[in-house]
Amino acid sequence: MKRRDFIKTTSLASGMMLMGGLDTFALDSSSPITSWFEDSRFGMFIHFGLYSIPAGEWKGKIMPRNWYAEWIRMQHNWPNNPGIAKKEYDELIKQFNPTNFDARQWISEAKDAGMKYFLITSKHHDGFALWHSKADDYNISKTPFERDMLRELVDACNEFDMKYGFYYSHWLDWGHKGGALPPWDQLKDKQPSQKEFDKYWNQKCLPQVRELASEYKPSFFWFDSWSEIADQPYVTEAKIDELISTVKRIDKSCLINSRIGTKWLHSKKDSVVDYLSMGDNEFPKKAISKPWETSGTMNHSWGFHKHDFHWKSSADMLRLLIDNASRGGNFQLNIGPMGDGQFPTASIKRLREIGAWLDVNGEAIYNTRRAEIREPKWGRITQSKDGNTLYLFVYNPLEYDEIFVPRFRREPQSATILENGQTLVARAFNRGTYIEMPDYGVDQNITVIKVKY
Ligand code: FHN
Repeated sequence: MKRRDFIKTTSLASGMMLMGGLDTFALDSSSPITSWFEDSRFGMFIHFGLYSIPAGEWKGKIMPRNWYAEWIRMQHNWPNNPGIAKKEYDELIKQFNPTNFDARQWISEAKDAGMKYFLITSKHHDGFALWHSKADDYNISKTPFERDMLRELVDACNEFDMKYGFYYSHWLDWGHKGGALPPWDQLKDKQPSQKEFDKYWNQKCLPQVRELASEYKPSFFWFDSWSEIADQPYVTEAKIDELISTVKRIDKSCLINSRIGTKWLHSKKDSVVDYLSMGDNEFPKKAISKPWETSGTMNHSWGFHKHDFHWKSSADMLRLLIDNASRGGNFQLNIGPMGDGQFPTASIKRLREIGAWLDVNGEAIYNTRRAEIREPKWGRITQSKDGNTLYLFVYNPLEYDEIFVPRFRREPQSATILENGQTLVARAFNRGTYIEMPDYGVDQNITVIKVKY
């Protein structure tokens, strides 16, 4: 028997007596430079580099700690004497030749998956750059692959009309004497001096970010740090301001994220960045008014890890996307390509399943904003920017005879299932809208209903 589920009328219904049909109002809080980001909602994050070759295993030993394959340089032999000697790690440079890399294939997979922007680790913590950097020789031109991978990806993004951005590790850089090491006790005697870090900052970090911003013209940067940065002496507020102004002087519309200085996350200081980045796979349970995103993995590791089989289902990842969109946020879903440049089969399968669902239901995600309605128990709600359309995502739909949407007093014009156009019976009552649910389920166990007012 289906459980009847009524949502208590929210207290807002008695409070907010707005004129007109919708008690809600158009919610386009975007600034001119972030509206494309908020409209996009869904992007591809790529972790690829030298670390993609060992893929989580070094000399037959699976890396310990958090199984982030891109950390193998520092996590091998953790915790006693962590790290692989640079000379030994740099043997990977001679092996780096992703013969199956095809920029157009990567970007078309992203596009077919319904992703509206592309983000790649231009330089991760190991300090190795995926472009022909003039600022530092530790880059892809020194490998058998030789080609400028970022340039090929930028060309493919432009061909496929895909916005793109660069992840850049501004704090940790294990390829430069002055770059910071992981803030671990075991390494405190090996950390660079402030003078050495300043040299890294002025001779590698700022010049490389300048190169990327001026020669590759990204729409956004994704700088990476996290809680410990509050306790480290290197990336000071002055340096963060300097890095922000370095980018903004070249392109003031290029977006910058809050993980440039994590202690600013959700704090008063977040006014100096354009969007908030949550922690890894952190999906907030409430709406956030400033543009924001969660970066998440399809399995566990960001870089390809040959022993990481903890793949999430497409249905689960779709709910993460819907949850974030209904709370005003984006979802940047990560792929860790294998050392030869191909996406793992398990990733491709999930990308295509998600893309098929978005082909039919994307209207309820893209160009929407969070609805100023208390989150219902039956699922999630987004609304059109003009406030005249609601999109209802009913999770586990077969459990409900009808659902209640609070805070609407005028009769809806129509209520239809996006997947098949079926018109549902909807009636205004008790300062809300009751919608009778069909007695069948739809794809991915999520019924999406478009309600026009
Ligand atoms: O240490 C990195 C990690 O390798 C990965 O790049 C993630 C992505 O959000 N950021 C840092 C850990 O939070």
